[in-house]
Parts: sequence; C-alpha cells; structure tokens
Amino acid sequence: MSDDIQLDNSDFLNSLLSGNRSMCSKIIQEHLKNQIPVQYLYENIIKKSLYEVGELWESNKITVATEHLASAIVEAILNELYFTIVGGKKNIKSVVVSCVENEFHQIGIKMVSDIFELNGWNSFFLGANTPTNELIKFTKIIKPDILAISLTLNYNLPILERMIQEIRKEITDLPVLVGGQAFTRGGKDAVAKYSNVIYLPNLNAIDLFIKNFQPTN
Ligand code: B12
Repeated sequence: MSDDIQLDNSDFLNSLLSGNRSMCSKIIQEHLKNQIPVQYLYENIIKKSLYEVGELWESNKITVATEHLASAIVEAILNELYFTIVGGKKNIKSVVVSCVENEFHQIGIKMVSDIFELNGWNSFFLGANTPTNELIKFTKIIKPDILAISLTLNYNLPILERMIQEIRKEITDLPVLVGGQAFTRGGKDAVAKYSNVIYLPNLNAIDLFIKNFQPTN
C-alpha cells in the first residue's frame, strides 16, 4: 500500500505535544484532501507520533500529563474520522474488537476496528480492559465472523492466553486475530499453539487478511 508516499510526522507530533488539537485535526484533514489513505495516516503519522511520545515519556522529556493529552487528542481525531470511514458500502460481515483485561491501551485496536469498517464490515468496538466473561457473553450474542484482541503490555500475555482458552471452550471455531506491541517482545509462540488464532503485526497485514477472508461456514 502507498509505498511511494513519504510524509513527515513532525508537524503532527509537535502539535500533539503542545496540545493543539485543532492543528492536529487540520493536518490530518489536509492529508485526506490530498488523497492520502487513512491507513497510511494511521501508521505513518499517528502511530509513529505516539511511539515517539512514548519514548519522550520514558526518558522523562515530557510529563505524564502531556502523554495523556496526546492520547486524548488522538482519540478525538479518530472519532472525527468515523464518518469518513463508514461512508462506503456495507457487507454483512462483523467483527468484535477488544483489548485484553487489564489493558488500557485502546488506540491500536480502534485503528484495527476502523480498517474492518473501511472494508465494509460492522465492527463492535469494546475498547480497553474488557472482562473475559463479558467478552465471551457478548461474542456469543453477536456471533461475529472474527474476534480481534489487542495486547500491549507483555505482562498481560498470561491473561490473553487464559482468555483464548476460555473462548475456545465456548466458541470452538471462531477465528481469533491477535496483535499489539507486546508481540514485538515475544509471545507469538504462546498463541501459535491454539487453533485458528492468528497473529498479525500491522494495519497492512490486517487489510490483506480481510480482503482474502473466506468464512468457514
Ligand atoms: C498512550 C499510552 C498510554 C495511555 C493509553 C490511552 C489509550 N486511550 O489508549 C495510558 C495513559 C492509559 C497508558 C498507560 C500505561 N502505559 Co502506556 N503508552 C501509551 C503510548 C504513549 C501510546 C500507545 C499507542 O496508542 N500507540 C499507538 C498505537 C496505534 O500503536 P499499537 O498499540 O502498537 O497498535 C498498532 C499495532 O500494534 C497493531 N495492533 C494493535 N492491536 C492490535 C490487535 C490486533 C488483533 C491486530 C491484528 C493488530 C493490533 O495495530 C496498530 C497499528 O499498527 C505508548 C508508547 C508506544 N510505543 O505505543 C505507551 C506504552 C505502551 N505504555 C507503557 C507503559 C509502561 C504504561 C503503564 C504501565 C504506565 C504506568 N506505569 O502506569 C500504563 C499501563 C496501563 C494498562 N494497564 O494498560 C509502555 C509499555 C512498555 C512495555 N514494555 O510493555 C509504553 C511502550 C511506553 C514506554 N515507552 O515505556 N499508556
């Protein structure tokens, strides 16, 4: 996707750090007007900036408050884009997307949700810290074609594993997508042993997966 586009994220990052929501919004809207795909903006402007915010925070160059401000602005911008994203044709497929229990990082999985919507799917976005029993109950009611779960913190990997085991007891053949930053630090083997649990690294891979998806029933 968009291999030839090369956009710099520094204006967006600086606007985030100074809490300038309207400038952040304007930058994204300008790029959209110039036909830059949402997926590209998510990966190369927004995600890149948040990763840099994380590094600045880790090295005490910005405060926790500034980091909270940055993530609040990003969430507002993703919500603003919603109608750009759902405008297209709908199909009848659906996905439930959620973070594991004890996981408050919900921006990545919101992006995942939007990629499904861009492909015409109905996405049920449950967001951060969903209790496993509630996720299972909800999934059994909705009967989605896919369940997608996000994991950012390595120490939540055992929770994800328990979650997969519980899901498999009750919903045997539902494809489960997993992803998130925790997997850049291991954990792929832990999930690979479960049937029909698929790790994907980023939005490009998800988009490809959706476009080739063949339901089993
Ligand atoms: C914003 C933020 C927060 C916010 C989150 C707010 C929100 N509404 O989401 C808050 C303040 C809650 C937070 C809290 C904490 N955070 Co924090 N946070 C971040 C920060 C700066 C940005 C996160 C983000 O949105 N990234 C951008 C998204 C788009 O990227 P992404 O999640 O990786 O998603 C992409 C892929 O991974 C993939 N993907 C994601 N999910 C899924 C799911 C599926 C199914 C698939 C296929 C793909 C996929 O698709 C996305 C697009 O490519 C990161 C820095 C960073 N490197 O990300 C730190 C960071 C993740 N946090 C960190 C830490 C330590 C914490 C705390 C423990 C801090 C503390 N002491 O309290 C708590 C933990 C809270 C908890 N229990 O979850 C560390 C984690 C380090 C580690 N090794 O695990 C990081 C890396 C910062 C750092 N450099 O130290 N945080």
